[in-house]
Amino acid sequence: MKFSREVAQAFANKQPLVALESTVIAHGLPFPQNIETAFNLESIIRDAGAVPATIAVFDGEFCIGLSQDQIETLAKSDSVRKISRRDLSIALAKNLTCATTVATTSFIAHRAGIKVFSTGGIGGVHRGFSSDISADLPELAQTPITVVCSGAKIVLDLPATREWLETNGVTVLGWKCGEMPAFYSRSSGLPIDERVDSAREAGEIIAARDALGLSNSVLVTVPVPEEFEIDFEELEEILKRSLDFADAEKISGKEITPFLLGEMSKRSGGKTLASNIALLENNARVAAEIAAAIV
Ligand code: PSU
Ligand code: MN
Repeated sequence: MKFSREVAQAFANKQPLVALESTVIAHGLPFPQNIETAFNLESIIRDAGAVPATIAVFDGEFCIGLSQDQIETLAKSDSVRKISRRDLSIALAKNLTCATTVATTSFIAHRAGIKVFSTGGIGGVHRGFSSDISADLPELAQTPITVVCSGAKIVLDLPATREWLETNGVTVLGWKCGEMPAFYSRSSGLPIDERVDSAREAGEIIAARDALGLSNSVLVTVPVPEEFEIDFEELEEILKRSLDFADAEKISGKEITPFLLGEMSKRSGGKTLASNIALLENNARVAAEIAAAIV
């Protein structure tokens, strides 16, 4: 593991840290919004009094805290591999440069000693083909970290994803909300396990998880800011067409999530992209607040 100077200092000074993933930079958002967002998320976390730790793998080294050059490489290069748990050993042995998903960012952040991780939406059970289950889910069940997100990405089977989390003991909190957010939409009709109205309240539940020695992560699910919400009815048509197109183009495996996000953005005239960026920024703010409450 290689720590940036800023992150190493934060550990030495016992400052709150927030981990950020790199797949959203390399594969989740288009250029140049990806690079702007990567830097913005880091600034938001600093402004909120915490220290950002963007995570990626460079030449087989697990990097915690990236330089501007490294972020640019992730944003511009087409050859950065998206890695999940199964790829970690390959990345290390073959000195690869890779972007980390929710699964691998959680894996590395937890082992580095970072307690809070902020992202957009987690992976989950895919629609229609329910044997495609993101490796994010089992990782969340076995990694005691806190993940701030807006639920699972809307392209997924949200009820099935919700059931999976319940079965496997992942705690789902609603940040000032009474149901699980649905990424671009504030509501899903799906339950949360408990509502929290402050970082302190979330922190108490996280501390209790640790006191019990439980291995599960705690998801703090935060609804997209109202002005960026996309009505589900409106989105459904775009999503259906994107799913059909992915099917026709025979897109599968790790390509499917980035493909669908890109298609929806094109078909919505950039509306889903603006919503995605808004929720990422908002989640970073909430994560910094929670990180400060649990140091
Ligand atoms: N959230 C976003 N954009 C993304 C992702 C999440 O707003 O690009 C990424 C995350 O890195 C997540 C991954 O871990 O998509 C899930 O991919 P898969 O379904 O192939 O496991
Ligand atoms: Mn998959």
